[in-house]
Amino acid sequence: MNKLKLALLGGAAVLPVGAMAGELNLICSADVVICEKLVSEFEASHSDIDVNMVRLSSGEAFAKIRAEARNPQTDLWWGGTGDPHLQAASDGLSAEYKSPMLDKLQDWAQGQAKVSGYHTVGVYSGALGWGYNTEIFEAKGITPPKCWADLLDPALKGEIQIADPNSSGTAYTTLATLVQLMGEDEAFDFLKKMHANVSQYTKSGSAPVKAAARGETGLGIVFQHDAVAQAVAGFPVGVGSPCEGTGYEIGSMSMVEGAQNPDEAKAFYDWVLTAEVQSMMPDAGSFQIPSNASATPPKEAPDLSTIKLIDYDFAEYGSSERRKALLARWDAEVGSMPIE
Ligand code: S7P
Repeated sequence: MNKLKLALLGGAAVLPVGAMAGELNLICSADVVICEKLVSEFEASHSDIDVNMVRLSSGEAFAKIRAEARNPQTDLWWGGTGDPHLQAASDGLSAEYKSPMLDKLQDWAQGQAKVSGYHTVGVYSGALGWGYNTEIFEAKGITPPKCWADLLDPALKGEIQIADPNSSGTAYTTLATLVQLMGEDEAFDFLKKMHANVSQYTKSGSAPVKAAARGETGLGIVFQHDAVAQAVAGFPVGVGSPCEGTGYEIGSMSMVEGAQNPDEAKAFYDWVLTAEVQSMMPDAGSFQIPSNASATPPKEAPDLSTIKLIDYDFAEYGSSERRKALLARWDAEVGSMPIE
């Protein structure tokens, strides 16, 4: 809460002349710890702006912004996978903004801005994979999977968690990755077979590896940096990078079209793209690759140059038609199957 708001407490409903408290309604789609850190650092450096933050998974954030389209309650959406940000851009839900920070960003982050007509921008990047509990695997004598194909091993029955791609950007990235690697029919065939090993489809994308870290399941399909975060926190977690190749995210940020507080949104937007702010991410257990070319990448971050990455088609899989169609097919063919 900022100083001006504090002054209003206790019924003193008079502001100092000329002073107006600004407000920013922010949706944050990364891990809640980094969301809270960003809010507290921003409020400390912008004492005239009060931030109301809600943490939502990427798909949920997109659904909220779409539902509010006629009367936007959100000003800015920071973080979460790029595909739903691109869908928001193509559906006219986000505003065009060319930050003065744009030319300080990595090519992939500027590319995300260009492809969306400057309605979104890259804030970090990271590759998909999985994290597994090394103690559970050892105790049960299970060989850690090296490839997507290994996830069909019957020894993994009941050991896999992955999120629901409707709510989770991580799980949508997985779905889109498998479609790009295998072809659509083959990817759905794979997901239906893997379903036999799945114990739960969670709402949030990183929940599966948090469960694996605590011994509640053997393996979670997540971004590799989310598995690293659990290992750095001291849990017995190994990180898997699929041998066939894997997809990656360009975590993104978008200003909402018709936002009630555009100046405050721009202040956060420009601030959060600075090297100084992006270099703080590891302090909050966040190990993605930052988009500002001068920010210091976390030393624990998986090295993207050593990971077999696919040429992820962000324009195609972030398009409204493709995302809607893939999610509808997942609901009909995978999400509707009973968990045994
Ligand atoms: O903060 C870690 C992270 O993996 O969370 C984001 C993720 O999309 C949010 O979770 P959902 O899968 O639930 O949408 C990623 O962008 C980010 O790297």
